[in-house]
Amino acid sequence: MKTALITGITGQDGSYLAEQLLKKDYVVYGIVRRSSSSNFERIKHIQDDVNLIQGDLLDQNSLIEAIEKSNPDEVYNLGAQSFVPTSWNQPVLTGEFTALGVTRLLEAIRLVNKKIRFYQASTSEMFGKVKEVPQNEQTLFYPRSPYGVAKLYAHWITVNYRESYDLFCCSGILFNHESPRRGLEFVTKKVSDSVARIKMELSNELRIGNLDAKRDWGYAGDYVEAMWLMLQQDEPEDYVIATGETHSVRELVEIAFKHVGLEWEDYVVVDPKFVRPAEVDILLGDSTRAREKLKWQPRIKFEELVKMMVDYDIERYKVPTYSSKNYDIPIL
Ligand code: NAP
Ligand code: F7E
Repeated sequence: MKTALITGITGQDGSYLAEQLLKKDYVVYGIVRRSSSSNFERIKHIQDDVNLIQGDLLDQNSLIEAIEKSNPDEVYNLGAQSFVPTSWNQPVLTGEFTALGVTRLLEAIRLVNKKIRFYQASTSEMFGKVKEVPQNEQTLFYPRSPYGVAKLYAHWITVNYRESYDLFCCSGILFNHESPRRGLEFVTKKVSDSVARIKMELSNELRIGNLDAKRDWGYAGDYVEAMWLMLQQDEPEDYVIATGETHSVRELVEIAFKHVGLEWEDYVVVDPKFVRPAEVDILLGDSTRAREKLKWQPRIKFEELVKMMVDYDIERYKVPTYSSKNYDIPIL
């Protein structure tokens, strides 16, 4: 029986990864931050099956203690300040969590047990102002936000610890992945939630930013499987994980409204407030390496993903005591 320690277990990916590792008979530990109110909505259905340890990527000692306490075979670092616009408001904090937090965790591993296998949640945001289309593991990086810059540091420190200390470290360069559990501020969830509210006559408009931005959107449940596969290989390597399809925010909005029988033009208002100081115009991933070496491939296509998210939010608003954070229906 293997043991895994996950940072960011309360987040979208952490919750799916914990579920999948439990199904594989892992003993699962998760690091959670101290908070004045509970934010375990995404893991409440498995809370009795996982072991939660208080800790923070800002606190070196808590990371060392978490590794000593859990004695893991594998560490998955999913914790981060992950919302791109917030990284312009809080660039220093983003750097502390998302960049230096990784060094703290790698140092803890190096001090406690160098045999631990380590997964770092890298991102397509590192490609930013893209140098080629599609992007693969060899594509040059050009981040466009403090978040992207912090993740690039995290990516290279992971490579560096692999090369300096011979640690088994992998970076998954994951393109956008979504699900009904996605945070409300990200565009897919913002759209599915708004469409549901408009359909239920709880709202009558959706204020949004750049409709022309294009992303390679996949399903989070498929992507966490790739994280696990990376740590099961003989040699540590970095992998691009993507669907190989790109779609615009306009297409996203169109599919979501059409799914409930509405015309998007009747409800969508472009609001400059949501336009970013520097945009990533297009992302499209080439995950040939992962498909060949990991035998990984995504199962859920874009249109199916959008419909799944809209359907989930409509069900959520049917619950009488609805709120924007109501997860009291079966977890998808
Ligand atoms: P998410 O839903 O925003 O979850 C982030 C997690 O990090 C939460 O559990 C959060 O805890 C935790 N966290 C934040 N600051 C922390 C700190 N100082 N110490 C400990 N934990 C902290 O993100 P996600 O979508 O699951 O993404 C998982 C990881 O993959 C992130 O690193 C993200 O940057 C990266 N990534 C995501 C995507 C994507 O499309 N989803 C693509 C590429 C890479 P709280 O619940 O306490 O806030
Ligand atoms: O934006 C455009 C926006 O916030 C997608 C994170 O998980 O994936 C995510 O980062 C696109 C951008 O995700 C709105 O300008 C238009 O072009 O859903 P998002 P993101 O910034 O791509 C990467 C891979 C990560 O690593 C990150 O952690 O949609 N957009 N109008 C909008 N975006 C938002 N949020 N809200 C709008 O109203």
